Amino acid sequence: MTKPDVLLVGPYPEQDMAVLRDAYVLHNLWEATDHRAFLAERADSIRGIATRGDLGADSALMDALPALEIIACYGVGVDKVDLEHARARGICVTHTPNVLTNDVADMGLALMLALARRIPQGDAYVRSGQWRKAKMGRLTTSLAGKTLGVLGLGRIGRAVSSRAEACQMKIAYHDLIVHEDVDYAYYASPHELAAAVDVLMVCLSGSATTAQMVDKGVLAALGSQGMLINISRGSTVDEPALVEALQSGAIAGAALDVFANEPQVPEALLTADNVVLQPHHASGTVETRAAMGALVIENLRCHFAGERPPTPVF
Ligand code: 8YV
Repeated sequence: MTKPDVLLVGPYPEQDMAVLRDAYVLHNLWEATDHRAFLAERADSIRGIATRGDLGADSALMDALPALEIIACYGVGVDKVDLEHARARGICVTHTPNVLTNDVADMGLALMLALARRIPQGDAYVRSGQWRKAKMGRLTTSLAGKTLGVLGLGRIGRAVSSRAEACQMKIAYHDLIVHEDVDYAYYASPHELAAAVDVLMVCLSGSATTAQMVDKGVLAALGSQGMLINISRGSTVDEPALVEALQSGAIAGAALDVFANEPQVPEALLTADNVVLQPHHASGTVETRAAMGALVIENLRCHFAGERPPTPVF
């Protein structure tokens, strides 16, 4: 059987590349100097795209490939894939939900603890030798008894909630729907949720609907003791408004795994003391990345075998 041609938009871990190389004629887009010419030469043969959440696939890429049948995304968030265009063209889009839920939720919890308990600052304090000179370190903030506001109660929002419950936090949430199977307090808007909680954790998926959902008003409602955690997409937060809120003391602090224009991070965040930063690495464990790669490979395999892929977006 002839191997289907698949375009790889950016590199995957070597273990996945090896499997893909075995099953497909791979075309590595990121190695091409002239993308347009590269795609034109292969336009009629490429039937699949393997991409990543950070790279996506826009309408121009799809239109350069008339034989395209499937876009398999390494990541749960498909905000960088033009879904409407894919749907209109009848192109199947798959992603990697479930397998990363625990690690992303762990990152949410870790960031919340790191921010409230000033873990990075404590680490620096010990390393710098200051501890040996001072009598007592600066006190931090307790989480037990506080309320976590979960913005977006999907798979990851729920996994974060159960972890926070183990820390004896109360849970409140805002979502497009009221979830009848949980007894968490529901708030009808992000603003009302922010006003009611101590920590606001953004667990939304990135989309036009969620863009800038955490705006100046939501940050003001969170208040001067409030903390913001973002493990979703940078697009969900008005980043300049966040910087201003951190500088003015409108909120107490923020812990961020995602940014508006990755890998660019505003200078003001890099130098702020009330901020904890991560390089969009919530799913970045050996175990989860292996599971994500395996799921991309299985989605492609099923599609080309004429079976329904296990995790289609639609
Ligand atoms: C990945 C992610 O870092 O799954 C997602 O939506 O943002 C992350 O797991 C990303 O997709 C890798 O490119």
